[in-house]
Amino acid sequence: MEPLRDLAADLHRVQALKFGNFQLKSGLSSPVYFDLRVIVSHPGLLNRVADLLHQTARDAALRYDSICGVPYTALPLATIICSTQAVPMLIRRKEAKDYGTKRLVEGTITPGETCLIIEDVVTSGSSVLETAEVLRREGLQVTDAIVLVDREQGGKERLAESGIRLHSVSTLTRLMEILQALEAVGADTAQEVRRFIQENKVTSQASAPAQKCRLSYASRSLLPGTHPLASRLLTIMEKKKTNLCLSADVTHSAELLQLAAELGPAICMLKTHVDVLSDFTPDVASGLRAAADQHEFLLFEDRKFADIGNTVRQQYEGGIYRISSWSDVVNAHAVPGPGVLQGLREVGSALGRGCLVIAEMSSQGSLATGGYTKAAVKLAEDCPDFVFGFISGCGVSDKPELLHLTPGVQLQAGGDNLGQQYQSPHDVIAKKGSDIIIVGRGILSASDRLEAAEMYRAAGWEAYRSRIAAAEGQT
Ligand code: 5BU
Repeated sequence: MEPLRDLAADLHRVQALKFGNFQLKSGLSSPVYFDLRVIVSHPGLLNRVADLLHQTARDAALRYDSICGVPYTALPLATIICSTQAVPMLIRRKEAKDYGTKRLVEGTITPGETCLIIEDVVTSGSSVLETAEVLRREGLQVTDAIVLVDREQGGKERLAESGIRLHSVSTLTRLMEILQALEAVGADTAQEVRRFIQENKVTSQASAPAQKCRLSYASRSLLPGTHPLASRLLTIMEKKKTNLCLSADVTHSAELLQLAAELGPAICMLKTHVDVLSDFTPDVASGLRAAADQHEFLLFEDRKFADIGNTVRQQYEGGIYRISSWSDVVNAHAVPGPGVLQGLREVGSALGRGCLVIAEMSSQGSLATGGYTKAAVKLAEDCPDFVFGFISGCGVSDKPELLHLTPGVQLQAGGDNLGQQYQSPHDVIAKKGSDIIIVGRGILSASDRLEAAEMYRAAGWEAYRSRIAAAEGQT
């Protein structure tokens, strides 16, 4: 017990463990806060923590071929263990900087070998899971993780569901008992922390905001199953820090092209209804294409194909709009069944285009719910070489390779008098697991459209950041 007592006292002394009222990244207010990053400034403590982690692995008689620390706090700890125990180390990149080589893990990877994960603090288990997923995708076995402190908020159970045993040097409860015995904290604080642990357990159900919610856009762009167009889109989103799709529902082409040019830097995608333009010519399509290439956004003609395969094939390729020749993305209703996607794919696949399946609609009384939505998701998932996501009000598929785009978004609650219903960017991205907000009149009816677009971009991005932060441990 001695080493644990010293550990608790030292963590408290160097303020790696603090008590008070802390606003966590997720917005939750917590009476206890861990910041293990500070221990790099205390080499004696750093070594001791590394040693305790290693002892825990030894006590559990674990067998492993390499060690990987969850970035960033656990990196120096993994380094010390690997160096003193002569174990090969792997480093997981949080974001693959060099998209050319697409390396997410540095070090020599031998598929089939077992890698042990090291972490400082586990709350929901999301950070460990995300690292495990990356390692497993490289062909490595991940069966165990060692953590310094288990906050006992459901992480251990959640990791067990994914086949990972969590071994902790200490639980938060045990640390509190020691600190109380040492009179470093009062009975009230200890009681408050115990209540917080009880009340903020992450159950499997509550942690369901699918696997994809834990992954960054950049990580998802690199998944082997991600459609190349989705991968390009995710890369653009991360680079431009935007998950905003402008719904440019205007009736004159000059205004449309002006929107593309002026708002281009703020958006990842421009959605059109070319059939509402009163003056469409092929030059409009080339103008849009040029703006999209210059400002790096995708074009999405919101055509909502809904006919038999043979008809949609012609509608997509021909007519006066020749949609397939300029639009990166189109969408389709699920109502005709798989034929609609097959027809579109015949035209779009060779051109590198992609399609979104309409799984839900934002309008009041929409019939795209329940069993229909489920069937639409299945239809999309069965066509991964052409369909890369959904139009929906929330996350409808757990597959991190697929994207969710949500229309009916405004900062103001409400709707219009023709059945449109609005949700906020925060609800859509942070709470409901969608990836891209589609905003039309929220921006178009503002007196300063550029300023409004920037406001929506910032709100959408902030919601994404908070979703990732919430999934990253201290939630
Ligand atoms: P708004 O001005 O933000 O309400 O525009 C929403 C846009 O999204 C508009 O172009 C619609 O055609 C489109 N839309 C939608 O609102 N709801 C849906 O379910 C689908 C598309 Br699918």
